[in-house]
Amino acid sequence: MRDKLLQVLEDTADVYVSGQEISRLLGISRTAVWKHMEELRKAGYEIEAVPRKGYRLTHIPNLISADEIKSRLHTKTFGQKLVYKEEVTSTQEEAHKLAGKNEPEGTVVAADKQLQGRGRLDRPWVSASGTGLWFSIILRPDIRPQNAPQLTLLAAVAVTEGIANASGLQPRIKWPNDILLNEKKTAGILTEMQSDPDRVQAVIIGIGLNINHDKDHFPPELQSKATSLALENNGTAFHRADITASVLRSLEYWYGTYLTGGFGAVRRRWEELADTIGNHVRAVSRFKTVEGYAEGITDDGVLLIKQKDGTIEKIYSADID
Ligand code: BTX
Repeated sequence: MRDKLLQVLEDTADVYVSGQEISRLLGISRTAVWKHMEELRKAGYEIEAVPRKGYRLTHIPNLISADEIKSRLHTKTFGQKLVYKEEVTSTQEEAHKLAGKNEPEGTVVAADKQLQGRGRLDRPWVSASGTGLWFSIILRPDIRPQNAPQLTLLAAVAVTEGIANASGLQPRIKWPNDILLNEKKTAGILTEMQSDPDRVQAVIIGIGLNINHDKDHFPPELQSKATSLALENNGTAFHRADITASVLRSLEYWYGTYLTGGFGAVRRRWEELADTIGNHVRAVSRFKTVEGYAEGITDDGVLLIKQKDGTIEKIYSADID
């Protein structure tokens, strides 16, 4: 009931809504409305009450809970089993442990803060509290290990659309896993797997969403490279649970499409959303640098770069300039 009341207050945040109207909408007494209102205030919500006008939500606390995410989910399985922690070493670690204990597909571990959030090649992922949302989801696709990179591209499509649907912003993808707004990174995706030689046991997809950061929340060396949804929205914050629930919904949609129809549809959508394709790029890996025209991706998620001499180089893993 508390969540339903919150929904009414959020939907009417621009106007006052009377106690009588709320009691009618929720089918509960005026006393019960008042009781739930007090509970919300104790949880940090600020609700203005003006005689003869009614109530108006003026401040949403910058906290988040499993219930807040779950009450916003429009999914069948993704996130329906959700472990939420205020602080973890890395949600990847937690999700790997749960996957080893046979937790079902769609199980999510989310956190407000990570002490050792990580990106690819064990690079650190800055994951301060009260700003973003850091989560990992367990998938159990019946695929060969070499196809697992397809899921990184699938996740990139899903995160891009999930953010767009919930915020109205229009992120773009940079191969293979950066989600950019205004050419700065606002989300990152890390795909890891537990696998037998020829069959995947579990894929753990870690998603880091920079949502309500100010510039100062990023260390100086990242300030020109990283951004958040709020920074790209004139400083106006988003409800972190809304963004998370929207990303999970689009992740479930694209995963379903992939399992039933294969990688083709994912690939086409990825190419529409990616800025990398059709541009001159420089792919820098530990072993070499390849420069040329980014032609597209293969069905394995490999980037194809056409070099000056016409040869096509396949890029499996690199950072793109
Ligand atoms: P990546 O290797 O593509 O990017 C890592 C690089 O991004 C860092 O070296 C740094 O330059 C930059 N960076 C670090 N933190 C941030 C940030 N918050 N915003 C923008 N840029 C940043 C990307 O790896 C994959 C990130 C996955 C993170 C999720 S969070 C939930 C899960 N748990 C966990 O430990 N990792 C994943």
